[in-house]
Amino acid sequence: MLTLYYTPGTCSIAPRIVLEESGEAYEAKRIDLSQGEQRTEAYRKIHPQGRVPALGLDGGGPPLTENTAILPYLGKRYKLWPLDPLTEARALSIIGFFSSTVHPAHAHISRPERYATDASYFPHLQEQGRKAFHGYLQQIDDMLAGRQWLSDQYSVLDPYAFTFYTWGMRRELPMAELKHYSAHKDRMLARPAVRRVVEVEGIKV
Ligand SMILES: N[C@@H](CCC(=O)N[C@@H](CS)C(=O)NCC(=O)O)C(=O)O
Repeated sequence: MLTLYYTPGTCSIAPRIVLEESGEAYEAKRIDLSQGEQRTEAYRKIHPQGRVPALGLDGGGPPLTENTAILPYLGKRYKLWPLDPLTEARALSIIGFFSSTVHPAHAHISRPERYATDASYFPHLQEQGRKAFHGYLQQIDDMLAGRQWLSDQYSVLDPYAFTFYTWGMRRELPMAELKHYSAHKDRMLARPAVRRVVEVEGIKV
């Protein structure tokens, strides 16, 4: 059985939704970030960088880390990933953008201590992060114009985009202005797997 190491409301929302979509039994192990559990020696054996998500594999071996690997792996396993090479490349491009650009912009708000040791810089870093994050959410809104899903059909990209929508809500950004993205969020919420994760993790959306 697969094991998902997760923390409610974090970027582990995306693989959790995919696992819920699959209908396959999996184990969900909660990691308490607020208590620093991610930095314990035991957890560093699962995820050397001390982050969630991590995916423990049914065939054994080191757990998979990084959404850029976990999501395509789950997507191929559950047919939520494009087969055509160019469509796949476009999906990888979006996952790369999400993981290396959108997520770190948000980390400037939630983890300013990663980017400066002098706490007097934190408000500035957080403000810049907030502006950048909002700008990237607007780009995701543009990407969704005239389409139901980010790829040619529902795929692992959509739960990843949904995760950032919930973070925009949490940061009280004007999400309702993002019409295509808000319609995407509504389509996501129409899916029972998504609603289960939202409910069990207490996500505000
Ligand atoms: N690039 C990683 C980012 C993982 C990440 O930063 N996760 C955050 C939660 S959203 C975390 O575990 N933070 C704990 C910490 O920074 O101590 C991925 O996409 O899997």
